Amino acid sequence: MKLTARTSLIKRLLCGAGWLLAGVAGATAGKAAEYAPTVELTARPAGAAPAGMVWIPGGEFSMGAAAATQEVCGGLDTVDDARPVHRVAVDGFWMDATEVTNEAFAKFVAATGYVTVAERTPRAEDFPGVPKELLVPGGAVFTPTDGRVPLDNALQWWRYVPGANWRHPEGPASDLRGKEKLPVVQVAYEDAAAYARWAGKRLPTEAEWEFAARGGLTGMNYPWGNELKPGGKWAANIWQGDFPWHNAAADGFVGAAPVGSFKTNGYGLHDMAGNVWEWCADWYRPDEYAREVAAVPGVVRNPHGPAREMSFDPQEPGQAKRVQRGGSFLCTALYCSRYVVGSRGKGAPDTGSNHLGFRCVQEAPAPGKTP
Ligand SMILES: [Ca+2]
Repeated sequence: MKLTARTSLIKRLLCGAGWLLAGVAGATAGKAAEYAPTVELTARPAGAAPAGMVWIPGGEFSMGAAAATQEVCGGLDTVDDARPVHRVAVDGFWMDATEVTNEAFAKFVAATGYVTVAERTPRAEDFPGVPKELLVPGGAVFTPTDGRVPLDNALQWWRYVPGANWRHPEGPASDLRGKEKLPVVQVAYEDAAAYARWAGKRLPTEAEWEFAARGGLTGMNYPWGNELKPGGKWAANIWQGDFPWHNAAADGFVGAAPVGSFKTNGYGLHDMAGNVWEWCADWYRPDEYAREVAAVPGVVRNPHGPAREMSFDPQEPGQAKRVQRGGSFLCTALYCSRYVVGSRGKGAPDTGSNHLGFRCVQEAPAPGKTP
């Protein structure tokens, strides 16, 4: 039975269908030679920053993941889709310092009456062959296994939960009490884009997101540097312990953390690694960087990814996907170290889960011009 879209959504969670069978602690240091220094633009718009946003200066940087590592899900050299490291320039922009919170999303919903994808009953015509009784609103929820399992089938720890949506991130029995400052989750791409439009913002391109995440550093593994635990302290909300059954929560958080629980990177951004995945505006394909390099001599300027009809995921042909970045509280060196800053993720636009959120950016008027 072909179970499309949200019924097959669990296949699309966590790094697609690449599986790591042998983990190695610690990430492989980037091959420094592949990276040229980040060169920031110096112009900055006049006036105060929009509330909750920080200025990302833009400039030129080396985009991509250099090292073949066994730690990124899929096994050896699964950062292939983040190669080659290549030179990219982006304009400056404002960016939300944190992921969008439940509190902020609630204001949007209260102001607009917006109903998210996970709250809508799936339409029979979008799900041919699926029995009517299965066409119920809901979302994907991570559920730890009882014990150690082979990491070859994400269906062991993901389930489709009727009634799971942004108001009930883990299902009908869960709610948002005390979670006002947690990132909103269970949002599909169009939900995130609708919020952004309402806020007078937009979703970041993948290049903007990576430039921002690197925080002015050059070719580092993480937004803060090359050490996973600088000074012996966890710098992001990821998974410690044995995935997917024993969450040691050594960083203090089993699930998503209130935004801003960890230090900022060089640009004042929190949680650009871990916590929740973040939607980017680009459509995904694994060879996009190679295509851009082939098409553009020298520096690639303000790339925005392939057209929708060019989107391709070899792990799920026929399903167009959007880029996701940053990894989540479920990422671990043993399974999915997508908190490595140059690495990429992807997901079907209609598919939310309880470890996927977003943040927005806003374009600035050119320096010297009035808005
Ligand atoms: Ca954690």
